Amino acid sequence: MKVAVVGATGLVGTKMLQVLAERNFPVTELLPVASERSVGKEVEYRGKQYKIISMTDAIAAKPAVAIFSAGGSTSLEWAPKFAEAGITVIDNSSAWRMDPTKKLIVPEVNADALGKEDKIIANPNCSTIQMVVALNPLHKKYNIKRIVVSTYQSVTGTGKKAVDQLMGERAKAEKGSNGEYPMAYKYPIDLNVIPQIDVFLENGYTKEEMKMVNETKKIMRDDTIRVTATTVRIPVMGGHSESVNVEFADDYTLTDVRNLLSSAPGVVVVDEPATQQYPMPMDAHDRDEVFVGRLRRDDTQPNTLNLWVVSDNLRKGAATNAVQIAEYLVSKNLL
Ligand code: 2RA
Repeated sequence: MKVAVVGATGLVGTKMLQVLAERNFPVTELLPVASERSVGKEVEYRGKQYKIISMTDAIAAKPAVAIFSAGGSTSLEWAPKFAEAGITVIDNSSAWRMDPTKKLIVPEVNADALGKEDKIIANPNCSTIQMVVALNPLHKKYNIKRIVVSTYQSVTGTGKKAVDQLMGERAKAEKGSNGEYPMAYKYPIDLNVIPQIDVFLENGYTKEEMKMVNETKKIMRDDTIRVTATTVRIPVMGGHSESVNVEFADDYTLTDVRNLLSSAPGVVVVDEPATQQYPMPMDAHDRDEVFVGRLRRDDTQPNTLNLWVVSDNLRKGAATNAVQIAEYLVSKNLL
């Protein structure tokens, strides 16, 4: 099948190519697409070089599916043009996520909502994806009332510029290098923690925080779930971590929670306090699963659980989730 990857040169686009190859997605022809200034440059896929083409040429080539990771404004402009040409778009930006006419999909949770009519499908925000993969099996059994989440997010979520800032600051601190590096953030990120991800909104929360609130309800198809979030950037590259406090309507046992999570699709439980085993971004890096640990009862109120959730934000939080959506469409003959 012909597959277009739009935004093929970015951090997520590069990961898309890697994940498509690793998962043996049935690509018969790859169409890497990027901005006009990248047209003609090359990207590597399965050991071969492919020339970047323009949006217009990609539409003319009529791929079955186009996986977009090129930012919200590009997506708003171009996704409908691909869709009109009969191409199914899986979009990694926030452009369509809360549009009531578009599906917001995490395959482990709500792929069954997809039909042939869905021509623009939204891939959720990375920090939301890993949380709902871990919480959905528990919601089905105990009914979530409220979630309090604090995140510890990798600089890779911001993009290459932030990786360059962190590594530039490191080099300067360790080797006294005077090399120039860009500032992706207003403040240094090495040896620091920045309690702001994306812009502030009028309610005092950031856009990232409100994504976690709104997207969670949409993916889990339950508007009654109350979510409050604090999202924080930390000097880490392997993945996002989340401290999650969740209150259920019904009571649980820790053994039951552990069993449910151990058999949940896409979840790996790493929870052995006696031997200091718990999920960490350095272990989650380059893995597709969501890692869950530090499972313990919150004794301050009934039916409440604390857990720690870690995942590679460029993989399950972006590329892997998008490719899994494409795999689902293929398996159900929806393309
Ligand atoms: C971040 N959630 O980590 C964003 C990326 N989509 O900044």
